[in-house]
Amino acid sequence: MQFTPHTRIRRSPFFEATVSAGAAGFTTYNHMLLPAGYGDPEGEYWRLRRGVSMWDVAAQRQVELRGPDAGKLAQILAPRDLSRCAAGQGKYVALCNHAGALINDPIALKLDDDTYWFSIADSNILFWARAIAAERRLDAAVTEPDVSPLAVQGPQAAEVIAALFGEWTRGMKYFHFRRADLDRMPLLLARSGWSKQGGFEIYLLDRAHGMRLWNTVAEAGAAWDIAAGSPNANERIESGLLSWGGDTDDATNPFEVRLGKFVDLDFDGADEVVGIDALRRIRRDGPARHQLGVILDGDAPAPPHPLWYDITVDGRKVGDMTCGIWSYRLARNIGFGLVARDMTAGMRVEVVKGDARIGATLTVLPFA
Ligand code: THG
Repeated sequence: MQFTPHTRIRRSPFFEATVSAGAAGFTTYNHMLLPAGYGDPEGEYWRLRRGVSMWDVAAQRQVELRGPDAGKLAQILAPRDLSRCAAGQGKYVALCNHAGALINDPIALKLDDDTYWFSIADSNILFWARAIAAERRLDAAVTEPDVSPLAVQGPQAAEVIAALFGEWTRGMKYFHFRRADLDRMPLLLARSGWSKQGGFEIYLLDRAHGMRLWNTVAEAGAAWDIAAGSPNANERIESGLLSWGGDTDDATNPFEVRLGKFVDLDFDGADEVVGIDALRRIRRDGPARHQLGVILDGDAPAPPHPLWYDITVDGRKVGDMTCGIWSYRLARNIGFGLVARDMTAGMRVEVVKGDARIGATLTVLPFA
């Protein structure tokens, strides 16, 4: 079987570079090809944990809100108080529908009073934001700009970024960003990224420079043995980072998946936020499920699973295992459980994989 090229499946401006670097496979994300590994999962994991890795994450598309009502629209879409978000600052937000279900978990970036970006996970927020803007009669244009993030992640990322942009970058705060040109390439530099190993994201503002930016970062990073990687399932599961659409279903609300700390329900303007009534009700009653770590018995690496597995106790279903991976650090198969709220850390459960039932222990997240 062969992959059939089509304009529906978009290519990142770094696509050719990732192929040259040996991308072993691609997935899609926001209708764009996203590299998924370079053939050495364990090497990529340890490089991210101990060194520095560069990732084509152009598929993290931006939804731009621009106009006099951009701030109002951002606040209506996001159940988090954005009133003290400064220009040049980002915040992790839990976008919800009217039922309080999580529909995306982007970083909201404020560029200026009239311009916001949502750096989105894999669901169509462009249409959603346009519809809400129109229904609320707001003066804000909603578009997808030509913006393509390249992530530099790992404990040595700060060295590479300082070599490229200067020493000032070491003082950048998490989720803050700044306009920064590199050799006449228009960019934003942000301290962010989908790992807990520290790092930066370079938002390329003109896709024509994709190859040159990739090569510039690769050359500057060579002294720290930088190499291509991709959003890393092993690390993100160990670190407890959520994968929207993987760890969530159509009914998952933010309180079930540990995003309650990013949700504000009472602030000036909160009554206007989409889903606020449902979110207030859920917080009052308590969510039906919650997310815990799952550690499977046994020490033989199991393949990652694209399906949810039932979690049972005495044959009775108590939840789902939504992701699973071999942890190189813990030498155990681990994952996330979305389980009934009476299930707590320390409890013994079984994970049902076809005909097999595997003993497992629930634990707190992130994994220690
Ligand atoms: N970077 C950018 N865009 C993105 C992602 C990213 N879009 C898609 C996806 N990732 C959005 N989801 C997340 C999920 C978690 C985090 C960032 C984006 C994250 N969370 C930290 C945590 O949960 O511990 C910090 C949150 C905080 O303290 O505010 O970083 O990675 N551009």
